Amino acid sequence: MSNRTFTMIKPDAMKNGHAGAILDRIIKEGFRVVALKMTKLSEEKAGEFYAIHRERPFFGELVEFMSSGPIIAAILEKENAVSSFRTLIGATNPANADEGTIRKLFATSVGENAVHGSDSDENAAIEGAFFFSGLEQI
Ligand code: ABT
Ligand code: MG
Repeated sequence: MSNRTFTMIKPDAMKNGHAGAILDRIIKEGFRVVALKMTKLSEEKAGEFYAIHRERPFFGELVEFMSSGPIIAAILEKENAVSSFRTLIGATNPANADEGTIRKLFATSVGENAVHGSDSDENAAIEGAFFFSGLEQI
């Protein structure tokens, strides 16, 4: 089991001014920041990142949303990072997210849900490498 996961603070949370509060919460929950940057995805890059959802009906909206404004991308380290972080962010649909989770507090809707968290160790490594070189991982 790897001790790293990958996250993005999505355009809705950036636009709504929640980036600072979300980063503060992540650090207070004991995640160490291995790498961090603010960037903006092109539609092409957003489509590449979410290629697994290419055939889903919401793919077009997802790509449009994820390329609509800046994001913060980060690699995080903690014991059992992937599942521990998914617990911290809560369910994909904020309406179903537990009280106190990041999505319950800050997400807008299922399509604009404030934060991303990798769903497996394998995807955490792939997604981290999508944004960061080895030299950028401290
Ligand atoms: P991500 O962390 O963004 O991957 O979300 P999560 O893993 O919780 O959920 P998945 B299933 O991977 O959703 C990917 C993005 O697609 C959006 N979505 C999902 C919809 O808009 N409608 C849907 O019915 C479903 C199932 C939510 C996720 N992203 N955003 N933003
Ligand atoms: Mg996912």
